[in-house]
Amino acid sequence: MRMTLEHAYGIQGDRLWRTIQELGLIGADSSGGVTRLSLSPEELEGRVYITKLMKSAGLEVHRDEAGNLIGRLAGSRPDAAAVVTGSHIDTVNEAGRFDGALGVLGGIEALRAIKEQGIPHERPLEVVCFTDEEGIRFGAGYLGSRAMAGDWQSEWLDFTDEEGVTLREAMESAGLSPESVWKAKREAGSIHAYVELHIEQGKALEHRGEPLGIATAIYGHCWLDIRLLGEADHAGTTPMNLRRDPLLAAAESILAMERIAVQHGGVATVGKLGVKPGSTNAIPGEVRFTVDIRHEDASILERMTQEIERHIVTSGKTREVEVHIKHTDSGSPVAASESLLHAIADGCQLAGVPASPIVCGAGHDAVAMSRLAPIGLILVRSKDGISHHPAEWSSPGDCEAGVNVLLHTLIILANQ
Ligand code: HGY
Ligand code: MN
Ligand code: MN
Ligand code: MN
Repeated sequence: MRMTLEHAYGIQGDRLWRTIQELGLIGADSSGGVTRLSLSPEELEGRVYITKLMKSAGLEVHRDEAGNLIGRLAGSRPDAAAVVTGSHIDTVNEAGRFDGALGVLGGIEALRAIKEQGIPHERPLEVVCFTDEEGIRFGAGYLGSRAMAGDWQSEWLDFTDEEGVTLREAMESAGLSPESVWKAKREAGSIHAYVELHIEQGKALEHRGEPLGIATAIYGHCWLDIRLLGEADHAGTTPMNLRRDPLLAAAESILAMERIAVQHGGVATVGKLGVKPGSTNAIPGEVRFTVDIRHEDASILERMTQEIERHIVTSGKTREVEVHIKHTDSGSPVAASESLLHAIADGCQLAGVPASPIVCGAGHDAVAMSRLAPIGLILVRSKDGISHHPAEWSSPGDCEAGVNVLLHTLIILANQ
């Protein structure tokens, strides 16, 4: 069905904005931001809010075996492959109110508007609130979308958080049965297209002076968990040449990591640095840190990772420090599909909102869903490009523009 401009529809921007503020109160922390770690009490409270909102929007709601919340709007061809949108409400520590939330709340608002305005659509429409997109509590991300795509790894169930709670235990306390998580897998062909709305989390759209971007590709990533074991000792009585100091090995590896990232035009970030025993007057015995490595090209990402690992091993050897490197997560770079780029561009035209192509450095559930269906990603301008931070912010106008483009894109896809 070709839509013409007079049929352009619209969401209720103020209702969308209200839901963003309401969800933003759940998990609000002392930093002025929010912390809703995956399957934590705060995130489970957020799920209750999302479930109620889906129901009040008139969607059929169910939770799959991976904990993904799915709101569905039947179409005139109920057995046709569905058009799916979605994102996540789990956050990093001291996060903002828009990362993930805009895609879930915007998807609900779009489906609600389609239902309220009786906009014809043949295919079923679904909005999904995915389990554990961020991966920072247990160490692997995209858990819900990977389960849906059939890429679940059983080893993740034994991954632990900082309190030693396993993902298995956290799933059980959330009323999920880890043994049946595989049943969340959707059959190939059951999803016609997946399109996600997300904040940009970068500065490009602001520099361009544009509210929206259409992602052409999403960076791949590789996450390492590093443990360096040296010899704890007295800071005053141990001569420099007799030390096995893991923090010095870490320091020189981290500077090498920066050089490698710049040289390859990628990005690399050290997080979660821990030092034991951590007293001022004791040489550390153990240092732990994570490394997040990303690039748009899979072979360069591989090369960057190998070079960084080599540096860590070499500096460990020179300083007689034991090196333990664990790959905890990785995702290949993915390209948006031509058909989705086209549908989103048409959606922008119908919604009357300009948008230009952009490569996305942030990871999204769309990466996992690309294994199941053609994907597209609509990005909304971030103020000062800030994200994973309490100051993360997008304007009500840009959020409304993004959801209006999502709405028109969904209608186009649902009538293909
Ligand atoms: O890490 C990311 O890029 C995303 O926020 N999960
Ligand atoms: Mn994030
Ligand atoms: Mn996100
Ligand atoms: Mn076209």
